Amino acid sequence: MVPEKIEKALNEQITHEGQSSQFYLAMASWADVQGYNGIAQFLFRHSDEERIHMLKLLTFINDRGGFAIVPALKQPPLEFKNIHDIFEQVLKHEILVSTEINKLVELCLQEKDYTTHTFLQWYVNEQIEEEKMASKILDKLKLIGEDKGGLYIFDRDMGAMRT
Ligand code: OFO
Repeated sequence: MVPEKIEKALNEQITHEGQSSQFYLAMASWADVQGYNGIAQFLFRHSDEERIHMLKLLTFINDRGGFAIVPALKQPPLEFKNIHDIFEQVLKHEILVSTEINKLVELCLQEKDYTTHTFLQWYVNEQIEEEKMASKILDKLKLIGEDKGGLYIFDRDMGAMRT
């Protein structure tokens, strides 16, 4: 059985992952209408990935005798300054999510819930990858600066990049 305190915290994490999915979806839609189709494809895929993160939590809570709550949708930001702004926000967002995961891991140790602790290791590793990916993309964007040709190639490459 999942302890009540942990169930509550996991349900909060469901909200974070669902919100992440919405956030990536909003960025994808913005990039799409700006003509950055490759970046949009990357962000659409990432939005799907965040939904999978949410579903993994949902299944885990229910499988352990809890009740996973499907959260209400919150309006994500709709306007972005440019592509640099998008990926700066992505990195900031992923750092925030990592903080939430770390808090959850800490709580599991306090409550001696080693099952959930083990389950969460997948998320710990995933966050390392996501932060790394966002900061590598930002490094590339810094190199490109305002160069339109560079951005064109970057957009094309992002379309082929795996999340
Ligand atoms: Fe769920 O990994 Fe990003 O937020």
